[in-house]
Amino acid sequence: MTAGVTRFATAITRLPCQNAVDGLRAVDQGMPSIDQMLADHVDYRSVLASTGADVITLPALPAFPDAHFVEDTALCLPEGVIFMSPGAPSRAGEVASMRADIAHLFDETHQISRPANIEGGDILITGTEILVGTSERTNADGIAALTQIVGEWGYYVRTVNTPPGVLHFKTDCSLLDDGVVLSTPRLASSGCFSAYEVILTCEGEEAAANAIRFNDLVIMPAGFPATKARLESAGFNVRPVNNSECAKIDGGMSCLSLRLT
Ligand code: CIR
Repeated sequence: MTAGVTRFATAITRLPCQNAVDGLRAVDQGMPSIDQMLADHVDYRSVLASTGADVITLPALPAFPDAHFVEDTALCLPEGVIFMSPGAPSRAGEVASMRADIAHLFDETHQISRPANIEGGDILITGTEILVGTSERTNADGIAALTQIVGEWGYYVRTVNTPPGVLHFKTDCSLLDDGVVLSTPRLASSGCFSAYEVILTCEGEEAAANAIRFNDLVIMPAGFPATKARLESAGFNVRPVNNSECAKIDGGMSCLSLRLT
């Protein structure tokens, strides 16, 4: 692994299908508007593209309401792609389509299978290690399978805990820069980022934690002005994207793309 901020050449996204409004959610926060969700997806893709990256938009998968949350189905590394084994039964079938759509882009492909479960939302890649949070969606077998595959490529995997009641590890954190993370206070207090510089989300703005560093930008959900100001005063170039509709089905900025160097 090399130090420094990763430059991404490509982002892979998938159009939300009309029944994306039926996506999984922990709490009922009202019915999402598909029209707003589609408009937000256009904005998200254009912000990714504004960095000079190639943005691939895969077709919607009407049989899978959560399929536009592509991050959960695959982990892309320069050495190859690892297809995940989603812990949510309704999402398991998304992986075959993703494999058909993107396997050809990689030299090596691997597949993690049940009873091992792992979703990309629980995986944070930093310049020195791969952190994987155990969660309702990611179990010890899933982490062991990932560890074996990426170990062959020289990566070190560290198991951490996703806070109780939080969907994914990255629901509560993002990598901002080499050695710098954005985290909610509840996650940072676990000590998992003791080797990192941590920028905390501001009070009441925990949902801002699921951002992405994509080339020169930090893409974050709109509506969190205090955390945005905190990131800007730390020198980051922040681009907010409206996420009101995906937020109702527990989705954020990271889950909407796979990012490739
Ligand atoms: C789910 O519950 O699986 C979807 N409704 C949301 C997935 C969000 N994924 C992510 O943050 N990586």
